[in-house]
Amino acid sequence: MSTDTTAPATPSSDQPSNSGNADYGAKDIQVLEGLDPVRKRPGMYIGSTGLAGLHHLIWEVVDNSVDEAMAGYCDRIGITLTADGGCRVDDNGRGIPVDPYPSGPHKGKSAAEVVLTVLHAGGKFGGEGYKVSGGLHGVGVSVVNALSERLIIEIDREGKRWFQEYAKGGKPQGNMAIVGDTPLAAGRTRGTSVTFWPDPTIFAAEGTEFVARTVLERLQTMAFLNKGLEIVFADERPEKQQTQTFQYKGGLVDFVKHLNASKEPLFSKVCAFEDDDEDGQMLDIAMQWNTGYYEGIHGYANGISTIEGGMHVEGFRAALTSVVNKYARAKNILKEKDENLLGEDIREGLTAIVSVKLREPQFEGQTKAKLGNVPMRSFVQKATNERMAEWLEENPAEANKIVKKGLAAAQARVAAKNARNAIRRKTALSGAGMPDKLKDCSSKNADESELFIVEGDSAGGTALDARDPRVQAILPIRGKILNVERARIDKMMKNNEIQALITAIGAGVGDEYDVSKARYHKIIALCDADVDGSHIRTLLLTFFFRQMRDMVEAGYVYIAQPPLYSTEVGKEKVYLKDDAAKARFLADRPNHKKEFQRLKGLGEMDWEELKSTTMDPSTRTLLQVTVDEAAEADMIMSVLMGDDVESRRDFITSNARDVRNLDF
Ligand code: 0RA
Repeated sequence: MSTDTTAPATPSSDQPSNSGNADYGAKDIQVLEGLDPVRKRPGMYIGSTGLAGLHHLIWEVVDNSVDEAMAGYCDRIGITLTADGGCRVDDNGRGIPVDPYPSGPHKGKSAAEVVLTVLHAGGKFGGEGYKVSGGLHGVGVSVVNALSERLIIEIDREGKRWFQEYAKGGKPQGNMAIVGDTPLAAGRTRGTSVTFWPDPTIFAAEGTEFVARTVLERLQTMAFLNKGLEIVFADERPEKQQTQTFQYKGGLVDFVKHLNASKEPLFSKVCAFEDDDEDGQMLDIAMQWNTGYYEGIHGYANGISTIEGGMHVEGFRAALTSVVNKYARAKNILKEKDENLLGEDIREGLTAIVSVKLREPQFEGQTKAKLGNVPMRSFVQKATNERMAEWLEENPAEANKIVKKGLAAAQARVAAKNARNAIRRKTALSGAGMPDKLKDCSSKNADESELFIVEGDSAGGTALDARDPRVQAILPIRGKILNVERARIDKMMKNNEIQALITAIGAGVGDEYDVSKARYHKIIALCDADVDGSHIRTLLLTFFFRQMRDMVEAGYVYIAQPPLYSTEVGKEKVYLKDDAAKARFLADRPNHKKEFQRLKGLGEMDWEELKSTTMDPSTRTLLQVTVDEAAEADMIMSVLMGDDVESRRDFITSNARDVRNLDF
């Protein structure tokens, strides 16, 4: 899970310029027109112009090389963050074709130039179909060119090195041309290398500095999904130098082991299988159970994480439920009188990867992260049914453990239902049904209503004075809420703080959770800026992630940012959000002599301060919580909140330098 401030598409103000360039001609005008829409509305092509959009540029280029690897022509991809702020992606594939177009609007240009300057260029070169990208991003590398201030492409083919450079906005500086022989580098005789420098005028809001951890996470997933592919990351930026290589001979088997590494596997074996058909559909599935209580089924389509699931995941789930029940009946572990296990019982503690590849994936849903291609359901279902039935027969000890765990989960499910009914009866008795501690807002319109979850009763009192009672509700919670990562749902339901939270939000919980019933469309964690505060924030986010995931995916969950420092300018008090804000403040006012107060808790602020810095929509900044990479978020959640103290310590030590990405 990560936070990303949502940035609107910012129209760029720069106009095509022909000054100082003797080569400027008709060709350039056409190119600028061609890529102009991208610069006008970058958000439409890369999602945002914040950090997420910036990293999209890398994924877009890497996807092309991964396609070349998937086609079987490339086994190594390098990603280098260059010392001067650029990013180079190189591969040892066939090299993008450089031969000139014989006719048509692009006559005379190399195929590679067309790929880099024409939006959605997915044409056929030399009779061979060239799919630009299988990705969700799939917008084409020309978008990267359009949003860069400079881009260099180098292609090695038949012993020659071809070169072309582009200036800001994708403007070619000369033609694609041979500049020499292919440098004899480590056995690489063919390949493509694209180096780009993102345009700071486009990424003005959050800057153009790539975050190594974001890149590494994604590259590691790509390496898991493409068995054997070697992905080499190098950071050459001053103070940040590092190299890391990902290569997994086991592919998805290694992936589930990695995800389960911080948990206790139910057994050491991994059930895995692959399949493909004549329509070019492929599947690659691996699963392993752990002793925990959550399911983590992670779907991918053409290497893109489908966090909202879709047809492939549906097919997998349906098959899993039926095949395990069938097995349990056949072996008489489930007796005649017993009811079938539900899917959720069987999936308790399951970590699975369902990766499919297909032509023309359709991405649907709120965040375009749900696979819509209907034939995928039966394709995955059929293969899973057959292959898992075999696996269960061949591995009776493991199969038995899976069924036993499902039975235990079914018992807990019944117990939880009883606990839920008890809560329902209790709320029915207490009139309106809302927790006593909740100070609700008067609006009944969820779209405009906000729920502040405030740490501690005293801060709750201040927040109460600071709120706009029409649209802002306050729920103070005391101390540390139960750590839901270590408790099964039936135990969790007995916790008072959790009960108050569930009742206040009004959308139920677990399998009865219905995001459309949420009474607020902003649920805001308001915690102190200290260690305890961040612990409580993590606990809250774990709860939302595990029990109300839809709400996180719908973008309803936020983190309030109370300031960390205050100081005085003249007679006026100025608040600064964090160390970066303090540094900016000092850079602007080198002669500032007043002291900085470090604000320890919400309790130290009076209500006017809390209102203007943290709660008033016109002056506050909220962080929206998003799930970019569910598999990784799941793993990090387990590491941070689970039982394994050792891996938690490792994670925190190895990520301590990159704390700004640890802010969930
Ligand atoms: C289509 C045909 C050929 C190469 C590629 C695509 C290609 C594209 C990319 C993008 C990044 N790296 C790439 N490597 C190769 C070549 C066909 C031929 O040589 O016969």
